[in-house]
Amino acid sequence: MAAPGSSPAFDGMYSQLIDDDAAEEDVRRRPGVGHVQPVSPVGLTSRPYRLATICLAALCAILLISIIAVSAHYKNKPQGSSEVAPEIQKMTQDGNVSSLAATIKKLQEEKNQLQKENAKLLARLAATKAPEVVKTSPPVVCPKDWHFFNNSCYLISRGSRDWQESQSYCRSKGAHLAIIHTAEEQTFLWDLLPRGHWNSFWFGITDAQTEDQWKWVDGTPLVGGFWEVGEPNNHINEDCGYIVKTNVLERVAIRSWYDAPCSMDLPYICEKEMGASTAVPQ
Ligand SMILES: [Ca+2]
Ligand SMILES: [Ca+2]
Repeated sequence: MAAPGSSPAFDGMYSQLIDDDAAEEDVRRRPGVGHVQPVSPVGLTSRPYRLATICLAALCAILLISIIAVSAHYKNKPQGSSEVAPEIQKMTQDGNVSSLAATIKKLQEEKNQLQKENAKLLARLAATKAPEVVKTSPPVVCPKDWHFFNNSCYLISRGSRDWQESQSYCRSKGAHLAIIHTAEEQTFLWDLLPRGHWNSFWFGITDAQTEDQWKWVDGTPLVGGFWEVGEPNNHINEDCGYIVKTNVLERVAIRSWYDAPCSMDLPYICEKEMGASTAVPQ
């Protein structure tokens, strides 16, 4: 019988449950069975649980559908997040690149600094090493009675000759009449000369080729010179130069040149050029 106010579907399900109960009761009272079978606790409570089972199955289906829907949703979501990921990755990569570049720059600076320090240390090490033996030319040894000055050896003759013979003698010794370019050289020779009444010494200058155009014995023209005041004056056809060193102390080296006739016999000064080497004092 239908419950008052119930729906036909519910009435049908309810009638089925009643019929099932009746059938079960009928089986338990059937004479062939012999005695009433004890009803298991499950059997006594199975009907309400059937309904609960159905409801639970429905809930499971709903839950399953929900899970599927949620899974599908999250399955699609990474696609959206994948649009953001490259930017994040790019930002991360940019940050890494910048950090790496800064590290490389710092290392490069440290390398440069170390190289500078290395160069300084090498320089200090080289300075502390024993100086290497410098290969030099054999020292200059001037011949006996010759005097060394600035890579040349000079001879103050004891005998006298005219200017041309004096030059010839010097050349026979591998030398020439002295060519005097500097005040230091002039002073050096001056100091070698003995004082006397009118001590005079030929040196290597002449204007015999062209008057008043003085040239050295090597053909180079004279520039300047250490002439006495008023000299050269070509007083009596004077074409050769000589140095005078008298007893008058006021006379000085840088004003001691005169011109005189080349035929006069005078002592002379030879110069032998020895090259750039170290002299050995005699
Ligand atoms: Ca002259
Ligand atoms: Ca003169």
